[in-house]
Amino acid sequence: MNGTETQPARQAAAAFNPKDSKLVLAHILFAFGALLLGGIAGVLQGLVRGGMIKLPAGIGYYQLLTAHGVLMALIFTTFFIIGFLYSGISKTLGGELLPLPRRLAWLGFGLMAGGTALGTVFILLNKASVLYTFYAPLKASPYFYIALTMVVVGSWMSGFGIFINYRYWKRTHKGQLSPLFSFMAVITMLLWQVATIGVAAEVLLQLIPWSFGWVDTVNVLLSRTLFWYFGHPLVYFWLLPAYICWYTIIPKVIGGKIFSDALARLSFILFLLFSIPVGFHHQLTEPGISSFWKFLQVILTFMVIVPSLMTAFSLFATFETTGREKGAKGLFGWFKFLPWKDVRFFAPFMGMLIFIPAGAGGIINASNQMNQVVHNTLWVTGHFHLTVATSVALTFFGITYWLIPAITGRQLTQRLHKLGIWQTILWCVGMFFMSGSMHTVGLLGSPRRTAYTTYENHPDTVLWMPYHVAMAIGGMILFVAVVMMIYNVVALMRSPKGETEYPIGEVRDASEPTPKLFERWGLWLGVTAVLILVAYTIPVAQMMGGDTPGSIPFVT
Ligand code: HAS
Ligand code: HEM
Ligand code: CU
Repeated sequence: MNGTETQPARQAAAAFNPKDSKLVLAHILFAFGALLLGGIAGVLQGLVRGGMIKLPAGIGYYQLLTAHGVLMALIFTTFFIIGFLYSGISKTLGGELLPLPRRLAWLGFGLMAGGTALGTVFILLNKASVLYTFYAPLKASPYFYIALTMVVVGSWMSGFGIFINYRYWKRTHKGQLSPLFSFMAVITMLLWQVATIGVAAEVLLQLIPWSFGWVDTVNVLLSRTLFWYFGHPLVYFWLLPAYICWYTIIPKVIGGKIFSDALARLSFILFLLFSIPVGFHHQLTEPGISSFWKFLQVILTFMVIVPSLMTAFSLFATFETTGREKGAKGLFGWFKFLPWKDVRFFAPFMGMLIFIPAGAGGIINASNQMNQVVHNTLWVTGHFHLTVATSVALTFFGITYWLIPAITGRQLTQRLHKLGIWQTILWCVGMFFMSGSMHTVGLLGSPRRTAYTTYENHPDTVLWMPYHVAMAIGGMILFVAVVMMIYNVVALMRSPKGETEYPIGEVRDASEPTPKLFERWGLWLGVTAVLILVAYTIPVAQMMGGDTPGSIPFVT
């Protein structure tokens, strides 16, 4: 029997468990708090780079950029993801969470919220202006690293909660295939747990002892390698929850079915296998890693593109088959049959559409020769404002429109649909200007992570300024869109009582068997470990060898 199609049908009308509702809501609202603060930092950065303002009160550009990167990329995402995953676990694994996972998730929430508060204080004190990648030898206060540790350990608690709930379901439903959502949630958190081992090692074994002054120097190359061992899978930790929405939620929203359960699961397994042993594609310009290991990891990077291409295929198939069932004719006739006025569809759809150029940009980055042109330029900043800050962010916004009313017992009114569609359009317009200029001026050589300087009036670089101004204008439009999103969240919390569906799709052809092999976790984790060992053992051993000099701290 296929769990995916029976569970939701049974629970379609059931109200959301109130205890779980509180838990999910706490995560989602915290995430939007971070989005607002991060958005303020973002627009200020744009204005600084556009030469339009100078930062007041001794605030440093790096300080601001750290706040923006941490609050947006680390806090907004992680809180939203954990809230969303828990909502789906509660929904698909029996209608409520088990008590232990719920407690673990609250413990995780407490640790992460405490860590966020502590970290933010140290950023505000200008004691942690090390950017969201906290590269050594830039040194922060040890308490900033401790704050990050709290966030990571908190997220582990939440991950364990999801595993426990899933295992219980499997034990009590012998021989059944788990609901697709829960399977995907487990992969997302497994990916996260394996990836965060790298950053935990970096922070606990290298950065904390070094920033307390217990050791004098730090092995920079090793620390950056441990960071990117984590940093690349981090971007898929953001992406996979958006894919969960695209695979399991969108088919229901458009009145269709999930194209293939097996294909969806296989793509997630491929993400688990190939997301991690690829960190060197962020270090292609770095001396100290031999070209063979870079080459190998670039090959693996091209492997991890495959599951995204599978996802694109599956989405087109869902759109087309649904459209044809509704009477669409011709090659692209199905396009007209998509529910354009439904924000639950429209916002994630714009995310998908933008993921096409965003992904193409990623493939450019990953190609060694072209990476030499774009590395450390604003091109890269443009790339991830399309991927995480648009494809992922718009999908998360799209989820919010039904998730908040579904868990609080309210209605998603026509007015909210309209507001949401306008918010989405505004975001896309702002991003067109901001990310478009970032990409272009990046190709002209303008560096990322650099405040405005008069150097930019030099004849060789004077071409940059018009793009920086366009970036600032895009940033201002985006800031309005952030404020509008916050308004929409408040409006969702106050909309009239009623019922909103938690939309989870059913599989098109339930008789198509999904291989049991897909839930052999020992096997997949084993292959993951082998790939990681192959990609990292020798280069890391070389880095730890005697002749890598350590670096003394550097504070901006
Ligand atoms: Fe990336 C740098 C390579 C995807 C995020 N990336 C970054 C950084 C971030 C980031 C944050 O190889 C900067 C880190 C820093 O601060 O230094 N990236 C890739 C590759 C992919 C990729 C190969 N990145 C992402 C995603 C991110 C993200 C996803 C966040 C969520 N990235 C790089 C590299 C660098 C890098 C280098 C280092 C650059 C440097 O030098 O510093 C791939 O995963 C992309 C595959 C995606 C596709 C697109 C599939 C399309 C789909 C949509 C279908 C649409 C439909 C709707 C169906 C192949 C699934 C259409 C409907 C119609 C009707 C038309
Ligand atoms: C960096 C603007 C939203 C993630 C930047 C930069 C600007 C900017 C101007 C700095 C460029 C530089 O000097 O290198 C904005 C604006 C936003 C916005 C105006 C919307 C109001 C987001 C969102 C995310 C995000 C939603 C992620 C979810 C990042 C990251 C960095 C960054 C990770 C890099 C920080 C670093 O290099 O250390 N943003 N952004 N941004 N942004 Fe955004
Ligand atoms: Cu990467």
